[in-house]
Amino acid sequence: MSADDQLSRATLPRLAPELRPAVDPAELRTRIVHFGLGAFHRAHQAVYTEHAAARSGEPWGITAVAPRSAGTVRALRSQDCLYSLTERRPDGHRTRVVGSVVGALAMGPDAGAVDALLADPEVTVVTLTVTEKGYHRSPATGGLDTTAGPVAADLAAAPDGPLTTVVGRLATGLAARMRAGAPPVDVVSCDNMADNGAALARVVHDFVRASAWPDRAEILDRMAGAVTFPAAVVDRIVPATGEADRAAAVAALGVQDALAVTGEPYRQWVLEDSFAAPRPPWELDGALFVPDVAPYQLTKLRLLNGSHSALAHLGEVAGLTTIAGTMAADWGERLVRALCAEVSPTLPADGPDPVAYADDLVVRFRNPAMHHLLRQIGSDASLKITERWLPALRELRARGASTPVLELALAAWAHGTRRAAAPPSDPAAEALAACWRSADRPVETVRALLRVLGAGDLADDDALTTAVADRFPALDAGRVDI
Ligand code: CS2
Repeated sequence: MSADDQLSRATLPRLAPELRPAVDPAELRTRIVHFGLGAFHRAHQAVYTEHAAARSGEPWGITAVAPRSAGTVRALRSQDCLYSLTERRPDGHRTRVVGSVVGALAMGPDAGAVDALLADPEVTVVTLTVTEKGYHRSPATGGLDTTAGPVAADLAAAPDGPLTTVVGRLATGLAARMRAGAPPVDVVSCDNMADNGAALARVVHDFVRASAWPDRAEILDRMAGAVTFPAAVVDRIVPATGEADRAAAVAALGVQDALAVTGEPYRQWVLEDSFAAPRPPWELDGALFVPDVAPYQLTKLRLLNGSHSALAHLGEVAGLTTIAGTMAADWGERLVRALCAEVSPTLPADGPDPVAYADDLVVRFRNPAMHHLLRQIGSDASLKITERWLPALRELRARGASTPVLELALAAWAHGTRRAAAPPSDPAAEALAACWRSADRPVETVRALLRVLGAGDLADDDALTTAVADRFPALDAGRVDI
């Protein structure tokens, strides 16, 4: 492949005008640093930022940092950080190039450049999509798990040694910013966790507190006044890009695009209105700024992500592979509606209407143009279901409400933990598989699995563990009985 066949600033003029970015990337500067260079960021925050820059004329550009994948960084740089986004609608699709990413760095090899940007007064916003496991939270305390291998290694190595955790790199960079007396900065978690702003603030502060830096108390003091962590709810279904998606992008663009992404038409971003430093006017592209994101966050986590995980684990039991395929099973839509109805009494009354929300979910999940693999949603389940199912389960059981749908979902998840896949699709895969040593005593197995999740209270709920274990025989036979 020659450079002539590849998407880049040089080949951009060859594209039809409707395929070109909404902004001229040459006019943007790095004012946002983003950690996590995955498809979700490219199809969500990068799009809002591009439109905000285009509509305001302000030069908001993003330098995206890949925590691990140096390959993605190389590929992105070779395309001058341009890539295409294809919106997949039930009745067709629409492709265009996104122009808001202006730099790409690999967190390890480019650590100096990452730190320099974090201390740069021009950079006033940092965003993150590093998935739940990127936060290294202790299930027991919610704080930083300083005993986790990578965290302990980073604490010993910071500030000058090689760091592998985003929390370590971010804390180190922010500390350097505080030492340099640079202006305030907003740090926005865009991961699917309740109270994600506070969760991120906690692990970053914990890292500084546990460091050996002689000035750590002053750093924490300065951070209290100069670094805010607004909470945010992000929403767009973005399946991992497959070969067919890349081929479709080439067909639409007429040039190669190794970083093509696809997404559903729907997108939403709700942010806590507590920014201390300049930020892009994302509201120009429909983002909502609200005093408290909790009603949106809990509704999204428990209804959308909760049903996604339930569809993923039950669909796998039934031998299915995609969300749209699972929605076509005779129980798919029923599962989504039943889960939403079961969980909705736990949602704040001032949030979105749960019945209308469930109606929308059914339409979004059924979108036949989306090839969203159950395997992708089922990965890292020990961290996901802890956010999506367990808090609602606890609340409902404390009120004496019955929880048949969550029990069924939990049984399907438990069923899938029996054998750790290779490569493992969950950081706790081995510990979970080990719980099946007492497979002849299924209730014991369920208890042990819940303990691995840090849910000792639920493990001690005999009615729950028995109800979950009672579901195993039907699931063994590949049957989903709702
Ligand atoms: C999904 C989410 O992979 C998953 O676990 O549930 O990525 C989901 O598609 C997004 O949160 C939708 O906004």
